[in-house]
Amino acid sequence: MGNYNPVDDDTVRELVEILGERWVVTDPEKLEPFSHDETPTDQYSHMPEAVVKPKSAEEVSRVLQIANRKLIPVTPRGAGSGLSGGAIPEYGGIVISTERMNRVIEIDEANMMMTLEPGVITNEVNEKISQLGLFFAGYPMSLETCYIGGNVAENAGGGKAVKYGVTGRYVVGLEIVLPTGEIIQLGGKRVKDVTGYDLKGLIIGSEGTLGIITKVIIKLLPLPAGRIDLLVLFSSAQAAIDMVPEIMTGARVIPTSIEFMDKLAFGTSCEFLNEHIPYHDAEAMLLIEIDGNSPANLETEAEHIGDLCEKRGAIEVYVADNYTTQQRVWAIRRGIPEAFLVVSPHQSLEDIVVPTASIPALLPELEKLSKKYGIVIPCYGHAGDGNLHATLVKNPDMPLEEWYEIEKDALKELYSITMKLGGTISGEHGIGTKRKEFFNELCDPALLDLMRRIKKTFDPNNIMNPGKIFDMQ
Ligand code: LAC
Ligand code: ZN
Repeated sequence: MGNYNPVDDDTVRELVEILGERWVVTDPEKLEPFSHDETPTDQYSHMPEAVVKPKSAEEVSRVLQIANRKLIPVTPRGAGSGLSGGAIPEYGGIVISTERMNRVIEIDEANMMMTLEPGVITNEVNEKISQLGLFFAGYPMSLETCYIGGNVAENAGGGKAVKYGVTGRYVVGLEIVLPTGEIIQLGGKRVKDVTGYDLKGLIIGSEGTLGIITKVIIKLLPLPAGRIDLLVLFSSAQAAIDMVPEIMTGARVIPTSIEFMDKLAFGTSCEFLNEHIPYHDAEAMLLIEIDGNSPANLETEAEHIGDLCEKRGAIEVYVADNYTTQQRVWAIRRGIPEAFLVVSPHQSLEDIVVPTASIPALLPELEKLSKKYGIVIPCYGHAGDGNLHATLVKNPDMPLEEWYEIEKDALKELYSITMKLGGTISGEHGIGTKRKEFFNELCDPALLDLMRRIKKTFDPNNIMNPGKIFDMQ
């Protein structure tokens, strides 16, 4: 592993020939931003030797042919908003940034589909189509900065998965460049397709280890006419989380979102945002969203869910039924990760996922873990789909070395608890480098071996994002 060649002057010259001088970066100062993602610590960062910014699949292909021939590692990069180190060039080499491949190629209203280059900012997708009465259901929390290509590579989840599922559900076609340079089309503008293996499905969520995505075709939905958000306050975190499966099975409505926030999470975010909603004695909150076309139905459904929560002991149900208030309540939820980063840069932001019915069983386990290791574990996230951002935070007075030890042990225990509940270690952020060691330990060896053989078929020289998900040994 790691038997790669450096990006020498000769290679830089070849890259410049393909892309032009402007789009080949080698100045260390300008390379630095490409050495990390949003993982809240720099323990995973690594500098690239060169960053290239191609404009087309053909240019990507020519760069990959050079890298493959010369055994230079290549790391694809979207906006760098990932949370598992996926876009970090673990072995140096070349980073291929998709920032210039940012065209909306086509809005196909007749098929309700859209063709995009990978560097389109996810939020722009909806901005482009909302006036046509259409919408894209992918909703990662970083939607204002992340790119659609990264969303596909990570199979991003986010806040609307309870009703709409994750990114992959809406990807009907992909163009990718293989590590060996071939440009291939997977799927297309078809809702159904069982022609051969589902390689598109394999690429989605493969964390940039099998090829570089150069085109994405997504399926659009009719934009719901209305939405209502409920911010529901509870006097205990357990009461709030117990409510989640109750809503999922008892409300007879599939909410768009059920987000959970414990006091540490929403309190830190409110302070960070200087937000003063009256949260009284609340120890936890649920942010529940429903959407639909009939205002009357929406109101009835919202009332029904609100009543259900009150019957189960909610202390307050705030209704947000206009844009400004909805933005306000979602800002609290979306502000949590950034708020925690300010408070504590040494933390492990996790995205464990369990079956929804098992989500109430997670909280007492987190409490035990927190007591055992003497660390705080604030918790928030997409509870309605079983995905929680338990965040292990270093105590301010704990030496860094001790923290790294504790972090490792506590994570291992957290993952095994999650797996015992029928869950798994990452619901939406991926394995990357951050969870590689744990994944390797916890994954069935036969499955890991199969993944390695798949990787070898796509990438015989192991140049494509090496060191991510698993090592090739
Ligand atoms: C969120 C990110 C951390 O849900 O996934 O805020
Ligand atoms: Zn999330």
